[in-house]
Amino acid sequence: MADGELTDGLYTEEELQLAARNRGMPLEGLAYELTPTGIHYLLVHFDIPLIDPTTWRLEIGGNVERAISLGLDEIRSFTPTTIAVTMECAGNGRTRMSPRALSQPWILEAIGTAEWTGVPLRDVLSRAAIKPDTVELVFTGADHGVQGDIEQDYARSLTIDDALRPEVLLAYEMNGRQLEPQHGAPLRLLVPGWYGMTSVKWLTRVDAVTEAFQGWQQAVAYRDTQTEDDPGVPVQRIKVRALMIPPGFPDFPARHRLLDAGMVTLRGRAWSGRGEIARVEVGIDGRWHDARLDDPLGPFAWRGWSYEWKTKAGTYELSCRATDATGDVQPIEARWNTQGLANNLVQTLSVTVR
Ligand SMILES: Nc1nc2c(c(=O)[nH]1)N[C@H]1C(S)=C(S)[C@@H](COP(=O)(O)O)O[C@H]1N2
Ligand SMILES: [Mo]
Repeated sequence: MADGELTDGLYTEEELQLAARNRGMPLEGLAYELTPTGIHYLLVHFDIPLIDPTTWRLEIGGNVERAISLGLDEIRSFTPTTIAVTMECAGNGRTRMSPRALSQPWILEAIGTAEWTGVPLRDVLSRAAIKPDTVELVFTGADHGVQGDIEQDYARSLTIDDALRPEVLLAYEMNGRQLEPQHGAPLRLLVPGWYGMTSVKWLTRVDAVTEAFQGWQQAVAYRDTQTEDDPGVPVQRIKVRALMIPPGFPDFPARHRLLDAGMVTLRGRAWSGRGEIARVEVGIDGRWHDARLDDPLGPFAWRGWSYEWKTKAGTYELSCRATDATGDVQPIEARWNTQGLANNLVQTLSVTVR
């Protein structure tokens, strides 16, 4: 089957191959405020490129006064910033749409929150002096492949206004350690609040351009479309979502949960790329109860929540849903789109209390 096709039946060999290459964060990982790097989710379209950091350079060119080329030491000589950022793949929730796009078959685990260290992109760009008629910056990675029948380097763009926001980083550390190869070493773009595809890994070039970028990952992929010909709208900022740490213990392999009767503290985290988390509710067999919110971790990171559940023996359906400062609340059902993007429907899980 080809990229862009829809499927509804059994999972295919292609999907299994993608799932085995790209790990999700096991949902019990929600227990950590900062996700240990080894369990942070991962998404790689092509191959993880082999890059020698001692010879690697970042080229900044295109519509600039001075094209520049910087080695890693030069990037590190700018004043660094560290921010906690929740990253989520735009395809998270894809398997909850029917028919589903033939792509990485995420259920709900394409998330993670890390502390990223790097330099604000705008500080580095000021050295190159972007010309005033620039409309976008194009970010190109070292990875190369074919997608949608087009041979390409992975590349995405941002408008100048979005790219110059102070939180946009050129990141070289994750959780206090040098970036690992799979997360974009030696340098990646990091765009807090936006779905993950924007944060280009293995960055090699930044080009100022005077017209909107038409690369495949920008003009075709990552758009909310209803048909194959629909130009649709680009998917950008992360939609509001809450997830729950699965309570109790699982059975193998179905992962149905078992727990003991009494007081149970349900916990999880909630985030949005469009504003603070204003409310989290926990659903027990369809009845909603307000959860308690923890102190925020930062403007671009998830927020912990908890709910004390006094329970007795029985089987229950648990769920959770968040509302952000814009008033956006998670839907109960997926809003279908061809690429299976931005599906922030509420999580439900079935538990048996004994
Ligand atoms: N160069 C490059 N950058 C990339 C990708 C890629 O395949 N190549 N995948 C993107 C997607 S779709 C996501 S969700 C994030 C995942 O980042 P992570 O693997 O560090 O979690 O990286 C983005 N940046
Ligand atoms: Mo992604």
